[in-house]
Amino acid sequence: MIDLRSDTVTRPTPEMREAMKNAEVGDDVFGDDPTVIRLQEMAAEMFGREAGLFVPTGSMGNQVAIKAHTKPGNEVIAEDKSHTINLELSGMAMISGVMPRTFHSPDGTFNWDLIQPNYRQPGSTHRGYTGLIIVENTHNLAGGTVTPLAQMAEICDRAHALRVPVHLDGARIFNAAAALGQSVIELTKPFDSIMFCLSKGLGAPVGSMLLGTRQFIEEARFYRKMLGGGMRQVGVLAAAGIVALEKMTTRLHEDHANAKLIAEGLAAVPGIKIDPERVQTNILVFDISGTGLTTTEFGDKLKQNGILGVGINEKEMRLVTHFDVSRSDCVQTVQTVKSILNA
Ligand code: TLP
Repeated sequence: MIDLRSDTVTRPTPEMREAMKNAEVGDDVFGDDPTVIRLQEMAAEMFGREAGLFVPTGSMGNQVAIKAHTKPGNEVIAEDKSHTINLELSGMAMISGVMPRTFHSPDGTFNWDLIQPNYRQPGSTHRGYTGLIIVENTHNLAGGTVTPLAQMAEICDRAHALRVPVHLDGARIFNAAAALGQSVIELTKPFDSIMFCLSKGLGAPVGSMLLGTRQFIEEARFYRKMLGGGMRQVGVLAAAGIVALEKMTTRLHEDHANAKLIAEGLAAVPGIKIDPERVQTNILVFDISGTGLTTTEFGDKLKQNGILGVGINEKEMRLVTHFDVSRSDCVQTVQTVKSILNA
C-alpha cells in the first residue's frame, strides 16, 4: 500500500527505535524524567521560548493552550476550516466554555483584514469579547497552505495592541519553514504560544510540543494533567521526539517536491481540479466532482489499486506525502489515478 492518508502514518526510524530503547526515564508527573526535560529544553531553545511542554497530541496541545489563554464566555476567533474548529470535537466549547467566532479564508492564508471584523471588545452589555485568536500554519484542510511571516506579524501586532493573545497551531510549522526558507524561530516570533507536532512530517510515533512563557507553560501543565495527559516514564516517547528534531527537519523539501509532482500529474487529468502552484508543502487537496465519482467511491477505487487517501468532504480528496513514500510511489499514484479514470 502507498499510504497517503496523512503524514501521521510514518513508522519510527531505526534511530528513533534505538533512542527509545536506551532512553533514560523518570516520572514526568513528578517532573523528573530527564529525557522529557531534554526534549522540552531543546524545543524551547529551537523556538527561542522560555519553556516547553511535551503533550501526547496536537489536539491536547491546542486545547490546553485555549484553556490557559481564555476565560469561559470569551470568544475565540479562528478560521472555519481550521483544525481547532473542525477536528477537535468541539473541544473548546466543552473544555474552555468559549464560543468560536469563525471567518473564512478563501485560500487558507491568514491576514488581519479577515480577522479584524470578528473582534469584539470588552465592556459591552450585549456581547461577549474576544479572548484569543488562533491561526494555523501550514493550513491543513486548505491544502498545506503557507502564510508568510509579514502577514502573521501584522495579525499579532494588531491583536496585541488590543490585548488579545494569538496562538499558532503550527502542527506543520517545520513544513512552513522549509517552504519559506526561514527558521522556525523567525517564523514564530510574534505568537504568544505555539503548538507543533513531532508525530507528523517529523516522523516521531507520538507527541507534540507546546511552547510559551514559563508562566503559560506552568498553567498548561496543570490543564494537561486535568485532561489526563500527565504521563509517567514518557522519556521512551520523548527520545523519539529528540531524534525527530535533530534529524528530520531538514528533509521536508523532498516531501514538498513529491506533493508537487503528484499535483502536476493530477492537474492534467480530466475531471480533477487542482492548481499545482498552490501546492506549497506536503498536502494536496483536489476536487474530484468532475469525475462523476463521490470521494468515497474515489477513495475505494484508489484502495483497490494499492493507494490510500482520504475524502475530506463530498468533493475533495486529500493526499499527504511523507518520508515513508518515495518519488516512484508518487509517480505510481498519478498513473493509478489516470488508469482508474481511463485518462
Ligand atoms: N491532523 C490530522 C487529522 O486530525 C486530520 C491529519 O491527519 O492531518 N492541528 C493540525 C493543523 C493538524 O493537522 C492536526 C492533526 C492537529 C492539530 C492535531 O494533532 P493530533 O492528531 O496529534 O491530535
